[in-house]
Amino acid sequence: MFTITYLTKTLIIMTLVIKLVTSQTLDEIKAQIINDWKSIALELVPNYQGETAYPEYQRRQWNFTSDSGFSTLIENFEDKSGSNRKISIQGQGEIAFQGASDVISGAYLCQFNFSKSAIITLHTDEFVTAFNGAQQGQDGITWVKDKPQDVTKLAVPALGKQSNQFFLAYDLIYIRDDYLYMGEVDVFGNEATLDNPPKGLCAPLIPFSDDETPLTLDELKEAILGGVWQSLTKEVRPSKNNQGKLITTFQTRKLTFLSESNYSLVLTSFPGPGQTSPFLEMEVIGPFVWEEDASQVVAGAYFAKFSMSQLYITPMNDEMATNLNQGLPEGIEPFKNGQKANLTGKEFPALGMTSDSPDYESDMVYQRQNRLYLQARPVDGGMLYPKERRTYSLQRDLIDPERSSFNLFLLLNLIVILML
Ligand SMILES: *[C@@H]1O[C@H](CO)[C@@H](O)[C@H](O)[C@H]1NC(C)=O
Ligand SMILES: *[C@@H]1O[C@H](CO)[C@@H](O)[C@H](O)[C@H]1NC(C)=O
Ligand SMILES: *[C@@H]1O[C@H](CO)[C@@H](O)[C@H](O)[C@H]1NC(C)=O
Ligand SMILES: CC(=O)N[C@H]1CO[C@H](CO)[C@@H](O)[C@@H]1O
Repeated sequence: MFTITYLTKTLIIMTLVIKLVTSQTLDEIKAQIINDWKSIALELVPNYQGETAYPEYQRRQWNFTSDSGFSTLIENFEDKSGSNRKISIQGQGEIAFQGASDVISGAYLCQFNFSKSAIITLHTDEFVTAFNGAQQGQDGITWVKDKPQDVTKLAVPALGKQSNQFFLAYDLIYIRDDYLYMGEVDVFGNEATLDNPPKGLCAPLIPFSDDETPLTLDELKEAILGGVWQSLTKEVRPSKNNQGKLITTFQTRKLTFLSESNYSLVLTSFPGPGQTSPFLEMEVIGPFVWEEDASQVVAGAYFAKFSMSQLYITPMNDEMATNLNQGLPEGIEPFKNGQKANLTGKEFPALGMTSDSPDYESDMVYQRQNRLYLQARPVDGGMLYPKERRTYSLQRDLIDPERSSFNLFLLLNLIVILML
């Protein structure tokens, strides 16, 4: 009879512990993806037309019946209410993995081939007119509001889809704990293609039946303390350049709550995705106060006002230090690479800091398992200020790697082994 030795026991425990912390191989992703997944809340997606970015809201379901078969429902809404649908896409087909992402370690590029079905429903007169205008009756299709149209093998000129071709979508898959991530290319809402794969992760999907009991405000206050909440990867974030034009930037965030009423947020900026080195670090410290309940976004979320009372900037390379030192405003010491400068209360127009810059943001906080969410950034790259510019949706998550996500299955294994 096989008796488990202490050595075996130790080895199994070590393997389980390692499993909890390392990033996935493709085989592990394939094993973990088989589940039904959904958005936590409505997600803010940019709809860029001409020179302007408009907010649009999206809800996604992705179900994987095997490591290659999927069915999906993607609904886009006109506004945060989640009641005015614009377009729904429903489909079934196959996912084909195409190799590792070279910008997000542990993520795999993939192609979704809607080979079994692709059904599109338009919910606004505007869309119906635009789709019919492009369609010109091709493949016998006349778009009718709220009527599902099977386009599996048919042309949809409005979406660049041709007759006898299946709808194809390119994306990436990354799984960490019980969260499934897909990617985004930029802040203009461009779809990924074979040649232009995603550069960052978007808000995660959670298992369909993984609803948590929402935290009360007191529980939330307690839960966020003591954590070091960090970006999983470099994030694709909307910002504005000196001319006020929307640009894609790459940043990581590290948020800590110094006390029940103060926070520190470190934003590290990178020139691009992948293995690039940072050029600037900015730390904001200040008090935060809780505002109203945000359960219209997701149960357990609360709005909070984050004020800025201290500001520090560190150039992370010589070039950045030199750039900052060009036209240095009076009263600011020259910058040095790697040296943190205290810019609290200083004006620095080149960095967008003037006496009438907002000194707070109307943000939001939501916490579940080992993840913390703030509010999605406005699609135009501006600030969450004033209150009217709230986006009413979750941004991608920050993780506290020190906190276990309480993977129940692994935990049970561990307990069983310990009892042997
Ligand atoms: C995904 O699975 C859930 C049940 O787990 C079901 O309610 C939902 O309709 C499915 N969605 C799709 C797009 O297949
Ligand atoms: C999509 O799937 C269909 C059916 O399996 C297949 O015939 C077709 O070649 C696939 N398309 C691509 C681009 O892989
Ligand atoms: C930075 O400057 C502000 C305003 O002068 C001051 O209150 C703060 O203590 C300074 N921070 C440090 C770390 O010295
Ligand atoms: C460390 C820090 O910033 N502490 C501040 C926390 O907030 C209060 C006001 O709410 C300040 O008085 C502290 O200095």
